[in-house]
Amino acid sequence: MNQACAMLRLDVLPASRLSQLAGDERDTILGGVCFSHPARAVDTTALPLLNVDMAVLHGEASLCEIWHSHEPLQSGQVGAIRYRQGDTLLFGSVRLDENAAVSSDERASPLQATTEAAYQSIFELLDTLAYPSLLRVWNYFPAINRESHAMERYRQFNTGRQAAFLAKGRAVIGKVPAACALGSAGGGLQIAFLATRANMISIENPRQVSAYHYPRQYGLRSPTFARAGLVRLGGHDILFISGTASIVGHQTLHHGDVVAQTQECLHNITAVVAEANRQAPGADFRLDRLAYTVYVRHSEELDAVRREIAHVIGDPAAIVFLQADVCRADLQVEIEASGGHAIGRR
Ligand code: 3EB
Repeated sequence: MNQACAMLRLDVLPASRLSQLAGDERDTILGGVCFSHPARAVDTTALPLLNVDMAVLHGEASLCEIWHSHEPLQSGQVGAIRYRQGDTLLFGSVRLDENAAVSSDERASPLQATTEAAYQSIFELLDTLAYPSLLRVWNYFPAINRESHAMERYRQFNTGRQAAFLAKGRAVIGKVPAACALGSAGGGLQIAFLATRANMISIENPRQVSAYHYPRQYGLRSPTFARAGLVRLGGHDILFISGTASIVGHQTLHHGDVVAQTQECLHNITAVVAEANRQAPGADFRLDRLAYTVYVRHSEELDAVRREIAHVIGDPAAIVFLQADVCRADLQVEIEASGGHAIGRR
């Protein structure tokens, strides 16, 4: 535990412990994501929890990243979206089969149309319940690097996501959420999100071209995310660092060298943390106090990735290792992090 804010706490715990939580421990749950392969059916009734089909590579076979808040919370559901809300924060989750949506654009692939529909309904919910700032989004869908409809599926996703932002009058550059987008082993399109009534600041990485300004070689519709999102809650600055890869400028570096890719990810995270500390001078974010999620494409490369992270960061506040496809075929590892909130390790 650290001495951070009670309005938001991240607990990393095995799925078996989650189902045993007593009522009062359950009441403070905002929502979260459980990972295992195959996906294990954690009871998600009345809570916005995703069960993502993704192998946990270290420790328990099934791990959950659960966000808690000490605000009084209420649950709700609109269409396929389940959510929990307090005065300041709303956590939501949605799972859709890829053929769930019909697009007005008949050239849109099913994944593109479903992504657009999912984001449109998220924005409608946030508009209705008055949580204007979408702070952090977690995106999972199968076969992220596979080509169909003459387009890589990650690019289909980007096209649908950007179209929804535009359709709902949201910015697609500048003030955009922190995010990650990973390939799951199945389960359709799954999206979790954290929104707030507080103001958020989007942070970019001076070492990287903003993803929303990537050149057209990475797809006609750019990814709509910021390198990090910063928010002040209950007098504490809280930082969400997006999935961070071995990209400098807009190019992938260290093709085929997972150790060098890991080092580059950590350079990028260091740069984002420095940028966050510049924009929130009192915050003092430090690498070893963050909670990390690490996505490794090839599970046999786990040890090399783990060793490199331990070498640079030591023993961070929390760390989860997962096997997942990353959104460029030449990327072998991606690392996301958050800090400034309380962190519980069970
Ligand atoms: C990158 O920097 C690596 O599409 O939401 C990282 C974080 C990546 C989020 C997203 C993609 C996304 O471009 C990929």
